[in-house]
Amino acid sequence: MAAKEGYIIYIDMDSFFASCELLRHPDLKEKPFAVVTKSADKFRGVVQTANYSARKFGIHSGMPIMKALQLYPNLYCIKADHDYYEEISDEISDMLKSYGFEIEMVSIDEAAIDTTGLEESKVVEIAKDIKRKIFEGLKLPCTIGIAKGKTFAKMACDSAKPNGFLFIKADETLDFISYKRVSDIPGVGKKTEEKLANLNIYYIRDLKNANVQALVGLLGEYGSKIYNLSNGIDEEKIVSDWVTLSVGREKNLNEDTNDTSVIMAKLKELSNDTADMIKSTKKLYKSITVKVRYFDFNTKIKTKTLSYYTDSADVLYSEASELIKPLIKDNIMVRRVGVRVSTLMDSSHQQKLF
Ligand code: TTP
Ligand code: MG
Repeated sequence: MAAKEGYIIYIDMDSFFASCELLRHPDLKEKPFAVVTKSADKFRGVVQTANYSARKFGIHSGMPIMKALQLYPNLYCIKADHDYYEEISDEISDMLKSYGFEIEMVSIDEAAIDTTGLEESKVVEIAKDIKRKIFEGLKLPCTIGIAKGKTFAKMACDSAKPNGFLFIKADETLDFISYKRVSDIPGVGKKTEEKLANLNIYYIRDLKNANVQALVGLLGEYGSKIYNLSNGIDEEKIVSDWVTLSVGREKNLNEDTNDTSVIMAKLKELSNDTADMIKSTKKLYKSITVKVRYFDFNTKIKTKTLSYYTDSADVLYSEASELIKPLIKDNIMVRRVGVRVSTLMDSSHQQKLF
């Protein structure tokens, strides 16, 4: 991995489906419960995830419901509601994308953010801000791992679960991985673990001392990949479908409303947050977009392009409030509002121009 490449912030929600259910079933807090496959009955269904209280009894994802009930007969089972989890996942990804970095949504509850170009202290500050926003804004717990390389960041995240935060400095990577088991490498399953055990390789430090040709003979290309990992070389790239073309924030209102003053207050908060992000990434914007999602999920957006570049929060709020006014209607309740800026330019570039 080239030294110039930055840290990866890896976010994985804790017992995601179960935590989403807890938001609407607060009475289940502390009780062992599981989210189970929607279509199947108790005899054929499986556990999709279990909360951490249920995990203490050995219940885990993929386990048949019948087996889970043997382990804990009073286990409360909730049928999965994927639309609901996807909606929450979208809110998380919108929030993460609003920082303006390259980001990969690895799964419904995992994301990897590439912070290349950012200094170390700022990386940790942003990661803490993300954890706080997920917890305070969405009331959901997550774990964050930070390391140089996507695989190492995920491993940091896995080892800090639940509700954890682990930063592995670049020069601590080898120490961090050497005492981990080979099965702690994402993607190393039971079969690979058994094959490696036949060569007396149990820990990553054993892998580091192994003969790379023997590993390739045993596992093909994958052998050289995990050998490189054991030597601190992580070539896994972020696969980003998101280009830093815009920065913004959006949020649900506390309750659906068409009260202009409530909507404007939220817009002001979002405009300030967006301008903060623009300033922290040293950018200027020229275009402004507002978004309104109504109670029935119907969504409208409006955009305006200024004649100049700026990073002003006041300009953003005053233009956004003009744009949003015609979208607030007497008889339609608003559920969610958003503000976004685009046509971005580096502020250093402007200094060169003037
Ligand atoms: P995971 O992130 O693997 O698990 P988790 O979020 O439930 O728990 P944690 O990260 O704290 O260990 O998966 C995310 C969601 O994906 C999970 O909540 C439910 C779903 N899922 C399945 O439906 N089947 C599975 O086998 C797994 C592993 C997950
Ligand atoms: Mg998770």
